[in-house]
Amino acid sequence: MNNNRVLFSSVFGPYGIKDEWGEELGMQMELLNNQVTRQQGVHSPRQSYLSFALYLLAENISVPSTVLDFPGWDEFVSELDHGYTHVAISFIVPNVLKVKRMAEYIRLHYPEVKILLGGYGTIIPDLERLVPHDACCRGEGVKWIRNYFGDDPEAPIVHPVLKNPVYNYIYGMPSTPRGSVIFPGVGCENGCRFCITSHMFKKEHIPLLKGGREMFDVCQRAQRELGARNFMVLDENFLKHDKRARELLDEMTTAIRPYTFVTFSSAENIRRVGTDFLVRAGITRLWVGVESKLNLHDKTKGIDLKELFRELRSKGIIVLASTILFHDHHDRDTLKEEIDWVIDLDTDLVQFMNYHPWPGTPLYEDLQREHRLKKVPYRHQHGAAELSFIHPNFQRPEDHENHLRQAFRRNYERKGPSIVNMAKTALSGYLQAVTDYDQRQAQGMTWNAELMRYEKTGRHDIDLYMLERIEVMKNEAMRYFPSLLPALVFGPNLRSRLKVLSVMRLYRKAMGGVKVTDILKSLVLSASGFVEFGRILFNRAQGHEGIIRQPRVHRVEYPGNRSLVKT
Ligand code: B12
Ligand code: SF4
Repeated sequence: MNNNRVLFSSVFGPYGIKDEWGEELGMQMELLNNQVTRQQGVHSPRQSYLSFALYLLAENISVPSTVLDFPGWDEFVSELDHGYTHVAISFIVPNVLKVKRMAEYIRLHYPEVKILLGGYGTIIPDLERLVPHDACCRGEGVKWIRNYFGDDPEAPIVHPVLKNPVYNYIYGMPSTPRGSVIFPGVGCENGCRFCITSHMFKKEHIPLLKGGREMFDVCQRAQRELGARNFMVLDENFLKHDKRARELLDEMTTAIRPYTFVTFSSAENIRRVGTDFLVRAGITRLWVGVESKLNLHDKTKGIDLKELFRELRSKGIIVLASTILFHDHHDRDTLKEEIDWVIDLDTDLVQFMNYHPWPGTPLYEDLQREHRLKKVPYRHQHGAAELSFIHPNFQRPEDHENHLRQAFRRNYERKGPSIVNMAKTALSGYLQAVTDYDQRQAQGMTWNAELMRYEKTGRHDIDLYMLERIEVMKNEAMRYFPSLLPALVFGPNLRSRLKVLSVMRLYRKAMGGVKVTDILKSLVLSASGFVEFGRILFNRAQGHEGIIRQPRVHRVEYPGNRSLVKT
C-alpha cells in the first residue's frame, strides 16, 4: 500500500442554502446562530467550526494525505486531479445527498479510487443503496482507519492543534479567533434513549486522549502554535470522568496556566464535582441537556435545575440549557409550558431542538415497533423542521417548524439578547471570585485536590494560580462590555433595554468606570451593528431568516506519520 494517498473531505458547500443537495433551515455551518441564538437577529454571535474528525484522522495514519474542509463543488472536483488513491468523506445524515453526488462523481471519473465513508451519516440503514463506497466506518475512526491501512491501531493518538472557531463575528464585526479545540474522547455511557452520540459508540466512552495530562499537553501546544488560551472541549460528558478533569487542573495549577474551557456535562456530574471545582478548573461555559420538565432522564432526576444554574451563573459559569420539543406527552398547552419552564430556568442560552429518532437509538426502535416512523427524506432530518415520526398531538409539518421557531422567539422576547446574559454572568462571576478568594484567605482555607473542595487548614498561603485565574475572569468579563451598547440600541423591548442598563451600571460599579478604549469599541460595534441590521433586513426581504455565512475552504497537507507503520 506504499503509493497510497488519501483525500479527507467534508461535504461540499455552500451550507444552509437550499439547492438540489441541501436545505437552508437548520443546516447552516454554525452552532449559535443556527441552533441557539436563532431569532436574535443582529445580537446573535456568529461562529463556525472546522470538521474536526478529518484532521484527527489525517494526523494519525502513516499514509500521506490532504484535508479539504468546506470545499465548493469546483474545488472538490479539481482537488481530485491531484492523484489520490482514496477519498475519505465525513458526513452527517442530512448531508447524504451531497456525499452521494461526490461519490458518484468519483466512481464515474476515477473508478480506481477507493471511497471511504465515516461519521454520523453512516447510521443510515440503506446507505449501501444510496451512496457508492468501498468501506464504511461506523464508530471510532482512528483505530478503524489505521486497521484499514495496516498501521498500528494501538499506537498513541496524536491530537491535532486546530484553530477554533474558524470565524467569529459579533454585531457584524469580525474578530480574530484565538481559541482551539480538544476532543478527549467520543461517545457517552449514559445511553439516553434518543441520543445518537451515545448509541453510535455502543454506549461506551472511547478515550482519544489518555487523561488530563495529555489534554494539558494539547493546550500547551495550541498556546505555542496559535496563542490559544481558551478551548472548546468536545466530549459528551466531560465531567463524568473526574480523574481526567482533576489531572488537568493539577497540571494547570503546577504550571500556573489558567486555561479556560467550554464543554458539555450532564447535571448529575456537575452536582457531583461541585461549582468550586468548575471555577478552579476554568470551565467558563457549560452545555447541559435538561430535555424536559418531567425529568424523563436519569441524568436530571432529583436535581433542582434552577438552583443549580443559579449557583453556576453566580460563579461566572455561562449555562446553555438544551431541551427537546415534541415529546409524546406534549400537546399545545404542555409544549408551551415546557418552553416557558426552560426559559424560567434562567440560563444564559437556550437550545431548542425537535425530537428526532436517529437510527440505532432505542427511540428509533420503539417508534419502528409502534409503526410510527415517517418517511421523511434524509435531507430534512436535521431537527429543525418536520418530525420524522407520527406525533399523537401534532400532525402538521408546518407546526413542527413553527413551534420551534416561536420557542426561540419567545426566549428572545422574554430574556433579551443572550450576549447580555453572558456579560452579566461573566462579570458577576469575576466579582464573586474576588470575594470568595478574600474570604478563603481570611478563614485560612486551601484547595484539597483529592476531595475537590476548599477546606480549613489554617494556612493563609497566596493562591497564585487562583489569582491568575481571577485576572483571566476579569479580562473575559471586559470582553463582553462593548456588546452592551449595541444590545441596548437594538434591544427587542423595554424589558430587555432595562436589563442592559442594569448590567452597564454593574460594570461601571465593578470596574470603577470604563476605559475610553472600551467606549470606543462600543461605538464601533454599534456602527457595525447598524450595517449588519440592514443586511439582515435585506436578507429577510429575500425570504431568508437572516444572513447565511459560509466558512472558507481550508486545505492542509499531511506527510503521513511513518512511525505508525507496523514492523
Ligand atoms: C461540531 C458539531 C457541529 C458543527 C459542524 C462543524 C463541521 N465543520 O462539520 C456545527 C456546530 C456547525 C454543527 C452543525 C450541525 N450539526 Co452537528 N455536531 C457537532 C458535534 C457537537 C461534534 C462533532 C465532532 O466534531 N466531534 C469530534 C470528532 C473527533 O468526533 P466525530 O465527528 O464523531 O468523529 C469520529 C467518528 O465519528 C469517526 N469519523 C467521523 N468522520 C469520519 C470519516 C471517516 C472517513 C472515517 C473513517 C471516520 C470518521 O472518527 C472520528 C474519531 O473517532 C456533534 C455531536 C457530538 N458530540 O459528536 C454534532 C452532530 C454531528 N451534529 C448533528 C447535526 C444534526 C447537526 C445539524 C444538522 C444541527 C442543526 N439542526 O442545526 C447542523 C448541520 C450543519 C451542516 N450544514 O452540516 C448531529 C448528527 C446526527 C446524525 N446522525 O447525522 C450530531 C451527532 C448532534 C446530535 N446529537 O444530533 N455540528
Ligand atoms: S448524557 Fe447526554 S451525551 Fe450522554 S447519553 Fe445522555 S444525552 Fe447523550
